[in-house]
Amino acid sequence: MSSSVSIGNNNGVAVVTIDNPPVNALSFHVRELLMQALVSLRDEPSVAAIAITCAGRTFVAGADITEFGKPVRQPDLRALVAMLETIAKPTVAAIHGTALGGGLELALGCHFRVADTGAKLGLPEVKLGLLPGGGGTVRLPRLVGPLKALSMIVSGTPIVAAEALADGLVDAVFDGDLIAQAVSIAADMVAKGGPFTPVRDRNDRLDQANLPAFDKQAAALSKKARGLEAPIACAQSVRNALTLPFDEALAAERDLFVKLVAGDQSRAQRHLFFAERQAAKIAGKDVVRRKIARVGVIGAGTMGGGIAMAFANGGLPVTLLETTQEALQRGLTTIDKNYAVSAMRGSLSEDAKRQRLALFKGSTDYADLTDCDLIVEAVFEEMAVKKEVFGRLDAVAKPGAILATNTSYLDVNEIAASTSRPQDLLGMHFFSPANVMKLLEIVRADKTSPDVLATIADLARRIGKVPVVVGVCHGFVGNRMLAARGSELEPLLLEGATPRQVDQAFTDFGWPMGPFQMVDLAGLDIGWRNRKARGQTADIADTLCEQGHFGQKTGSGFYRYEDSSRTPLLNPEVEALIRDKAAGNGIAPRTIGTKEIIERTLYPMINEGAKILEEGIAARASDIDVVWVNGYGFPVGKGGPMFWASLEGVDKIIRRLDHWHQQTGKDVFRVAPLLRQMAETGSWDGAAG
Ligand code: 3H9
Repeated sequence: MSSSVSIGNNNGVAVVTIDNPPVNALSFHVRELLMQALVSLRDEPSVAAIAITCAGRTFVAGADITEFGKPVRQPDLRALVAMLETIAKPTVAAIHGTALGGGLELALGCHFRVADTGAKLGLPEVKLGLLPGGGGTVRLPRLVGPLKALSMIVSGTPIVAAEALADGLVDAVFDGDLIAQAVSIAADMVAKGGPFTPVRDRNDRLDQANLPAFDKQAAALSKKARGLEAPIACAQSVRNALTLPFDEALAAERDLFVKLVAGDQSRAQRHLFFAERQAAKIAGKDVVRRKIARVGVIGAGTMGGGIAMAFANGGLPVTLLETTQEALQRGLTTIDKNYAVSAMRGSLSEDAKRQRLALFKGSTDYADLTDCDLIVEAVFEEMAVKKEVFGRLDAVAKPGAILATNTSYLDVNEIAASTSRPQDLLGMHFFSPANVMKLLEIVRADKTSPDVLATIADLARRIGKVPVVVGVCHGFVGNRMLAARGSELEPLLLEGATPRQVDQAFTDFGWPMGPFQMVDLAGLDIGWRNRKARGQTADIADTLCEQGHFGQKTGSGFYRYEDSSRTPLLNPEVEALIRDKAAGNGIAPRTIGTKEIIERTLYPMINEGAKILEEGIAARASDIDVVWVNGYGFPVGKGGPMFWASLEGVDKIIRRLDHWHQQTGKDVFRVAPLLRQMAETGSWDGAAG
C-alpha cells in the first residue's frame, strides 16, 4: 500500500498510520486509501481491533482546504466516518499534535480517543467561514454536551488534552509512547468484549431541558457574529443535534456546509488562510537566520511597553530602556497592571503571569543593551529623536545585532543611513495595543540584509504575530491606504453626512468601528501633528483640535463621552460646526446614502493599494489583504480590500473613480494603471514587486 496510509499489526490490533505531510490533511488520495484499509481490516478475521494514528508532527489537521470549491471526489469525509461506525471491533484514534476539523471528525468516528499530553483538539472550520461538515456538529455534543460543543464550534478555538479528558472528548491522556498506549487500550477493550457504542448512538448528554440555556448562549454568540454567516450556521447545526434525530441533523449539517463552502465569505476566509502563510514566506528559504535570545526595547510608553509584552508573551527575555528611572517605573507598573488584569479575567494563570514578569529587566543605561540580539526603538515619532537613539545604539549594540525602528511613517532608509550598519536595520511597525494586535509590518529598507528580514519574519510568527514585508514610503502599506480611505471623510461631512451615519455605514459593512470612532479613540492630536508636519489641513478636525477636543481622552472629539465612559454620544456642537463650515464653503447639505459613503472611502483605498503594488511596496495583493484584516479590522468575511475589489467589481470601481477624478481632479481618484489591468485580466500580477 502507498506510504500515505500504511497498516501494521500488533498482536491482533491493526495500526493504521496516515502519512501526508505537512499536516496530514485528508486529501482525496488519503481518503481513498484509508477507506480501502478500513474496509479490509473490518472484514479481516485476524484483526481484533483498529488504532488510527498519524506520522510526523501532528494527527490529521483537517480536510484538505485546497480541495474546497472543486467537485467532491468520493469517498468524502462523511462516507469515511460512516464506514468507521459500521466496524464492530473496537476502534481507537491515537492523537498527537493537533486533531482539527475533519481530523477530529475522523476521531469522532472511532469508539475511543486517546491523546498525548501536548495534543490539542478543535473544530476551527468557523475561521474558514464554514461549519464542521463531517459530522462534527452532531457528534461532538454527544460527547461534551451541547453547551461546550457550541462554544468550541462557534469560537473555533481548540482545547488542550487535559480539558478534552475532563469534558469526555478523549478517554485517556498519556505521556510517552502513544501508539503503544492506544494498542494496549484496544487490546483491553477486545478482552472486555463488546458491543461498543459508536458516538452517533450516545444520546445521554442530549437533554432537551438544556434548550433554553443553549438558545441563550447561542443568541449571545450570534450577536458577536457581525454579519458572518458561519457562526450562526454552526449554532444552528449544534441545536439540530439536540432537537433532531441523528440522521436528520447530519443531513442538515451537510446542507449548511454545502451552502457555506460555495459562498463569498468562506472563499474570502480561505483566501486569507493561505494569504497569511504566503506573506510569512520570505524569499531565500536557505538563508541562515540570526539567533535571537534577548530583545531590547527602547521606550516604555504605550507602544514600547506593548512591544516588550509581545516579546515576553512569546517567551523572550526583554531589556526595557527608558531615559529616567521614573519613566521606567511608570512603564513597568503599567505592564504589571496589564498582566494583573489578564490574570483577573482568567486568560492568564498566576504562574504564567509570574513567569512573564520575570522576563523583564529595566534599565536607564544604553550599555545594558550590549547583550541584546534585537533592539527595537519605540520613542517619539520624530526623525531627529530617532537618529539620536540609533546613533547611541550604533555605539553599544554588539556586532550582528538587529536594529529596528517602530516608526509608523518616517523614512527607514534615512534612519538606516544614520548608522554605520544599515544592513542590520529595518522597520518593525507594530499596531497598538502591540501585545494584542497581530499584524507586524516588517519594513525592508534598501540595504536591509535578507537574513535580517528572514530572521524577523520567523521571530514574528514565534511570538504569534502575522508578518508582512513592506517597502519604504510614507505610511508603508497600512497607514498609506488609511490616508486614502480618509481622504473623502471631511468632504462627506461637509456635503451632509454625519459622523454617526458614516460610522454606522462602516459597522454595517462589518468593520468593528467607524473612522470617526477610531480617530476619537486614537486621539485627534496624532493626525493633527502629522498634517502639520506635512503642511496639510483638515477643516473640521483641525478646528476641533484647536479647541482642545482630542477625542476620548479629553471627553470630546467627533462624539461626546460622559464620565470617562467610552460610549460615543451625539455631539451637537460638532454637527453645528460641520454645518457652519459647509455654509462657509458654500456647500448646501444633501442626503448621503450608505452606498456612497462606502464607495467614496473604500474605492480610493483600493486604488491606493494598486499604486502600492505598482511601486513594489507590497509584493502581492494578498499581502495587502493580510495587513488590512489583521491591523485595521477589515471584515474577514470580505477577505481584505484587494479581494473585496473583485467581489465588488473592478470595472465599477474604475468607472466611479474616473467620474470623481473628472469632477474634482483629486489625485486620490487618479486610477492606477494596475487597477485597469486588473479589470482586463482579472489578475494583480505585473506588479513591480
Ligand atoms: C475541515 O476540516 C472541513 C471539514 O469539517 C469538512 C469537510 C467535508 N489543508 O499553518 P502552517 C498547509 S476544514 C491544506 O504554516 P503550523 C499550510 O497551508 C479544515 N493545507 O503550520 C502550509 O502550507 P505551506 C479544518 C493545509 O505548524 C502548511 O500546511 N482545519 C491545511 O504553523 C503548514 O501549515 C483547519 O482549519 C489544510 N487543512 O500550523 C486547520 N492545514 O507550507 C488549519 C495546513 O505550503 N491548519 N495546511 O504554506 C492550521 O491551523 C495549521 O496549519 C496547523 C499547523 C495548526 C495545523
